Amino acid sequence: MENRIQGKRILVTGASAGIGRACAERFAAAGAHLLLVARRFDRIEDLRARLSREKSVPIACFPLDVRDREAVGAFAGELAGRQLTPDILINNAGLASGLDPFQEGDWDDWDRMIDTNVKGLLNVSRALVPLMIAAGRGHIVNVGSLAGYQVYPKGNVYNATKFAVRALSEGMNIDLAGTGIRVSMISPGAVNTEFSEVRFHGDREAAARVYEGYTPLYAEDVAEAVFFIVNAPPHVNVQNMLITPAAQRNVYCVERAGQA
Ligand code: NDP
Ligand code: 8X3
Repeated sequence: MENRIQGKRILVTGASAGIGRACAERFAAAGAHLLLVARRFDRIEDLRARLSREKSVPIACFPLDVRDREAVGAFAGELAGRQLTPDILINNAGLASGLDPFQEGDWDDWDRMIDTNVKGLLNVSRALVPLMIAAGRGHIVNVGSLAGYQVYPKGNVYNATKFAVRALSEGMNIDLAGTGIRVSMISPGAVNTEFSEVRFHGDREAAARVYEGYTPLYAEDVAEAVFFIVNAPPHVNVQNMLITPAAQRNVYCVERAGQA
């Protein structure tokens, strides 16, 4: 497969864990230049140190909470000032917080999900897209979810945020026509990352149960799919890729060992 990624500048939000970290690793292996963003700066610094040593690619790290619109604006200004406008933006930072019936929903959980998954993605994209338009090229990949297609019990607000990511991906694609910027969305089913531990507020046993009895996706599987999307020839736009474990056909249909 031709490598169209080599030397491209790729910004990954939420690079400190899971899918974002796996994307950083996959793109570094392809010779990309990385801009890594997360709140846990120590983690992305460790990743930077390891990947620069192993892959010898330029990597810069930035501590950033995508919910902080002012900080995101300053970050975009810094990228512009240092001539580090990304060629590719992976809007991956996101989370589920809580799994409760709507009527028992926690306001803080709801704010956290809406502010990160929807407004965070908007903050980063709105700040960076004008720079990418000025550069005349680019590719944005939004990380949606199977949860953006089917609502499941107690998923309520998380589902709503991923439905929003889907609508925004379509909207961005339409509005960016003619700018040279492609917009894609990847929608994974269950991926074994820190996602469920975060959703269950640190309850590791509850998190482990989510992935019991079947082989879930791993972050590396999703990173490979993201690589395929951004490595596609310039005339190709993968608008959406729905990717699930073979054992998961939709949110309700998961073939678990020991279950009829
Ligand atoms: P992880 O919990 O492993 O990673 C989440 C990443 O998001 C971390 O790097 C975290 O970094 C970052 N993040 C969270 N909040 C913020 C914030 N406010 N500002 C900056 N970064 C933030 O989960 P996943 O890798 O699984 O999740 C990545 C994306 O994939 C999410 O959008 C999630 O909704 C989506 N997804 C996950 C699926 C799954 O089953 N795991 C399936 C479908 C979609 P830090 O805490 O250091 O800021
Ligand atoms: C994460 C996958 O099924 O837990 O988006 O909602 S799921």
